[in-house]
Amino acid sequence: MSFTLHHTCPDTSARTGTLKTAHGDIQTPIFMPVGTQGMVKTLSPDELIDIVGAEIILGNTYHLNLRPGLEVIRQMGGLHKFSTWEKPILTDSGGFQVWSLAKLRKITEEGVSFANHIDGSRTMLSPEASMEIQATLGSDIAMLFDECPPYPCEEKYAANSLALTTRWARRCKEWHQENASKHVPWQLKPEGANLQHDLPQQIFGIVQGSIYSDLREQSAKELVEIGFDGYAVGGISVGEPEHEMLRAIENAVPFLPEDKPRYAMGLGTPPQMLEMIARGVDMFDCVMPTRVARHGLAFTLDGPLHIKNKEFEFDAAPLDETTHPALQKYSRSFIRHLFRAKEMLALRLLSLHNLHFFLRLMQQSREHIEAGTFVEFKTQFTKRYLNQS
Ligand code: PRF
Repeated sequence: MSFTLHHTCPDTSARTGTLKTAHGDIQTPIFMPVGTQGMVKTLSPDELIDIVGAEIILGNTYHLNLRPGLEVIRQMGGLHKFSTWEKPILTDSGGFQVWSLAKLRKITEEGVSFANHIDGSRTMLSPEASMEIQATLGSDIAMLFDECPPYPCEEKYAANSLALTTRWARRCKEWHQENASKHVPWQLKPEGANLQHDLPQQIFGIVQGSIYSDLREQSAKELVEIGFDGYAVGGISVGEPEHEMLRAIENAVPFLPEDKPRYAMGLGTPPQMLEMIARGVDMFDCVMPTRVARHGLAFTLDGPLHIKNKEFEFDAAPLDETTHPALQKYSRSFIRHLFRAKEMLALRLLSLHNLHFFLRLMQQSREHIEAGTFVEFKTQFTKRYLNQS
């Protein structure tokens, strides 16, 4: 069993646990920084460990398959060796990126063909192709190849899309069971791979079904019957109102096994993550903290702060009282100056700060769940963050 539950909150569905992977243990709830191209933008693996406190990062099948291409990563010994990141990696399957980035998409039973966003040439991704790419990358956790329906979406479209995702889920699981170990570089060659546990690559299902509660229930039940190592909720944070996003989680979680990790894909704000933790979610990823960092937005306990604003011109305070000790010495005034002068250090400092803020929120959530004070923590944090105190 690679997932162990430790504590559950008496008042909500929040829980703490440890997810074991070949490259190490992850304490949940956890936030996974996104390294689309194999590493988190502007940061180094050492900084991610020493300052951010990251335990796992996310890589993308869609991007890495296009560039540098599978052959490079295969010959370099897999994504861990290639990037020098020796801790756990989760890879997304490419389904969502095809939907959000590619043009001239054509979805068939077989898979999706599309004009890629780099040179416009046609590429095909299918459940088998996605699983093979993820196995060759050698991620610790691979995601099934799904279709993420847009929002809004008619029930009929959502139902047909879900049926396809479920058929693809069976094909993913089948391919993975039969073939993954023949492609995962550290399973082929464990010596020198810095493995912490003798575990294979894991595969997570993705619950779809848009805003329709019966489809979410059906999706969760069908995936559980196929059997995966963990379960994600996809198709949320695609433009729907926040209450629909939370409802999608509420409609899926009761049908997922207690003893498997649950992952909400591609979100959210700090208060949203606390709401999701309260509903039993264990894992998150989002490009948002690093993307907005590169535009000058810093997270603080009092809500987001736009560092380029004039009000910080003479502000000697650090970004936030909770920032990492290595970042405390930089004043808001200096970081604002770096931003206005278009210095790269500005993007790096805010990326480090924001990710540290997100990882610290997860650590505090874990501590409060264990201490039985999670509800109080969530209420206080959210009140201050939304400037309601
Ligand atoms: N499916 C996959 N990746 C995703 C999503 C999804 O639905 C989302 C939706 N928020 C983000 N990333 N495979």
